Amino acid sequence: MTGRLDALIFDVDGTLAETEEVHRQAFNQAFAEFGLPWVWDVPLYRRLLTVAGGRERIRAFAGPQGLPVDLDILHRRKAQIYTARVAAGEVALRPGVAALLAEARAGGLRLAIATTTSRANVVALLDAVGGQADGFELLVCGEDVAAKKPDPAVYHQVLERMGLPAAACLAIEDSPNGIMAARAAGLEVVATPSLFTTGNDFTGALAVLDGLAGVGVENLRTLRR
Ligand code: XBP
Ligand code: MG
Repeated sequence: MTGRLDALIFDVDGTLAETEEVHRQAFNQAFAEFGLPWVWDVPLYRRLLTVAGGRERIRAFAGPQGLPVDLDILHRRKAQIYTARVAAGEVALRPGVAALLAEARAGGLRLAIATTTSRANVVALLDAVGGQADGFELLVCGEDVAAKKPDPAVYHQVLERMGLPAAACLAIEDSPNGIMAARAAGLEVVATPSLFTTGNDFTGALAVLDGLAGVGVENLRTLRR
């Protein structure tokens, strides 16, 4: 493994910020508005998060009996609820993320996002945290790929559009799906388990960190050597 590190590629939900509790509540509010007798409590949502993608998660939960409402309309309403709460300032970057991004920018490291969530959700978060998350030259989101994590498509697209080899990049993820996606794209990946993923199997990660507080670029370079 060379010591070359040109870019950091960040996952969003659970990695940049602890967003999943607001996602969970947004799902539940949308279900209630549509008269669906579903409530995803925390233990259930932890299990459902093994399915990447909110649409796919709803469809998997609904099961063979299917959905009594239009899935696209339901998921769009959920996204409206979620983005409104993010815009209201309910979600902050995880500890250490803003400082790492600032150091990366100052040091000329390139930054990109590789996420399963919807683009509108990412933009809402970046807008809400303002300059703390400046510098992402590329966002590849759920809508941009045919297959979501653990499929590597989102990471392949980031590498291709950045014109970088996997060996020059490091991914940062919070979930087994994300780690599998990054590894399948040939990327080394650092795991920072989140509230909803702690205790999962992070096999394949270069390192499993409690979070990014106090983690600098040099720490990541050292991990990569
Ligand atoms: C996490 C996901 C997303 C969110 C919900 O994405 O799997 O589905 O849980 O957002 P990542 P949507 O960790 O890759 O950022 O409802 O927009 O899918
Ligand atoms: Mg995640």
